[in-house]
Amino acid sequence: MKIKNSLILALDVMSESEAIEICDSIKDHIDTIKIGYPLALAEGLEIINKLKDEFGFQVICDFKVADIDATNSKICDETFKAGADAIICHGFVGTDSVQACLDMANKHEKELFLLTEMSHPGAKMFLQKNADAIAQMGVDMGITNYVAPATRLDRLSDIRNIVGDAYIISPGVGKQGGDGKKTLEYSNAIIVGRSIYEAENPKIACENLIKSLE
Ligand code: OMP
Repeated sequence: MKIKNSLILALDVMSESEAIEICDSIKDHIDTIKIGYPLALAEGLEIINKLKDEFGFQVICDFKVADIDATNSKICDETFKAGADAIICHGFVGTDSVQACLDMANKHEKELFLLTEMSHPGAKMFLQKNADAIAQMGVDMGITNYVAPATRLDRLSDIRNIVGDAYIISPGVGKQGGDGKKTLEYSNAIIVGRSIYEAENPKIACENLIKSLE
């Protein structure tokens, strides 16, 4: 996936009108947005194609898919049918569940991102202990896209070492404390939400962020 300015907007707003207003202001700087449960639950999956049609964005659906294989297949199928270019799944559920997501992504000729370690403090409780093994599982399965944290660069670096030259996108820059420029020493793109969409002027916030990455 090629991502303009190595910057993905996490569009966790709660209405179509807010989403459109923000997208309109940042559309010159960003070509890839991530939609998660907040916006999809508020406005339905139709929001994916609405934003793609209006702005020409690539859309990553962050549904952190984490169920048994049969259910994962259905979730991914519906998401890709709704227009998603990529979907994020959890790895802790194991090979069979992740394989179901990968098979569905391949069937639709779309992308799968495997979430390894998460960016929040709670990830240290359970997920961190297994994150290297999750990343290794992804490599063994031939997965080429990963999500890994901007909030712990040592862990991001460990995960980079495991996945080699695979594509990594990293959340946690800005509000969660991560530094964009340092993160891009290991990652291919950063995911930023609140620092852009909660800013008084999202366009200027976006421009300042992009400048800080140089
Ligand atoms: P901000 O903290 O507002 O910049 O948003 C970060 C975005 O990345 C949100 O949409 C989170 O749901 C998402 N995210 C994380 O913050 N941490 C993770 O470990 C994984 C994700 C994700 O999968 O995108």
